[in-house]
Amino acid sequence: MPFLNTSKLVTIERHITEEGALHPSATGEFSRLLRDLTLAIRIVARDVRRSGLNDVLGVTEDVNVHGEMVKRLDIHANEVIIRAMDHGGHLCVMASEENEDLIPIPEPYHNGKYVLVFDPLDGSSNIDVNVSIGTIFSIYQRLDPTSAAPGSLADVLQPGYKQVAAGYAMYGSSTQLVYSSGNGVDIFTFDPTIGEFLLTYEKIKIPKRGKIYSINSGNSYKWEEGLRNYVRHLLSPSDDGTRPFSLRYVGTMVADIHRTLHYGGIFMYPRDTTSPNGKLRLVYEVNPMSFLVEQAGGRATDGERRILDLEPTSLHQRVPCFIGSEEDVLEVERFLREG
Ligand code: P6P
Repeated sequence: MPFLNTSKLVTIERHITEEGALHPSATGEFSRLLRDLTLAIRIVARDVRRSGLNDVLGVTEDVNVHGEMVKRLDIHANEVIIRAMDHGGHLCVMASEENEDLIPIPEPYHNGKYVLVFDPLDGSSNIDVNVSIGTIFSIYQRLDPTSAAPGSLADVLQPGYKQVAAGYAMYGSSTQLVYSSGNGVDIFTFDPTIGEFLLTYEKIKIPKRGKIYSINSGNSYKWEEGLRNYVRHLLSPSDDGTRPFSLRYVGTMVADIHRTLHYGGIFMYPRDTTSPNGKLRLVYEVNPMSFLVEQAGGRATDGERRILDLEPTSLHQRVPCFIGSEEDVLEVERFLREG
């Protein structure tokens, strides 16, 4: 699987503008929203990279070498995104994994026609061991695009199929931005020497079937029988060589989904006897990832229902998820039905 599948030199700004031209009703407002978001991501990427140096730079407890209070990186990332996005006039409301309640657009800024939901730093428990982490986001149109009133909870709790765009940034060996506005999935890699995200992979397509499964096996004693039977099936060698699967689990959803997009296979965070709805959040983790994987030709369900069809009922609700290659997700659904 090549890292690069395009030789065109296209920045993300130009790509967004060109994609915007595909939507005659686009006013350029959406492009400006994404420009502001990529600025926030660049800042978060810089600070994530520096975080590894904090110990070297002499951060003692909560105060850094400049005498500034050092915040947890996920709280810092949350503040960076909010400050970059709250005054552009594109959004009427935001919601974040870090905020219990909705994030209103402050006076005197204009309430725009879009909604932004995000997980500012997914996998933050992996920061201290330099494992890839990321930012996940979804963008919706508000329910009444003509309104100038503050956005409401109803504007945020929309089913995932109404996303106008979704994506994630992965802060790994390089910073990559994976993004779709409904016209396939494109990958941009940040080039710090020129300060631009450059298109490095166009219209990625997830293989119809993979050979990797991704799940926290430490919870297997709590899984339902159908899931245990599925994993046993994956681990039993087959005559055609399609099995056994390998297990790969980073513990950062962004990294596990990124690998699944490229190599295929299945990422699972199922329900179990102690977590009846699994762990991952529907609104700002599972919906955006499901949108991307479907745009890449894959499948995403809760084991039975299409994730993007689910009607959210609360901001931080959790949902079981099976996301990845279409044939692999269909197969686990069969095992779950059979019990
Ligand atoms: P567990 C990270 O904390 C996270 O929210 C996701 O990024 C990741 O997929 C999951 O939790 C890992 O959870 O229970 O396997 O450690």
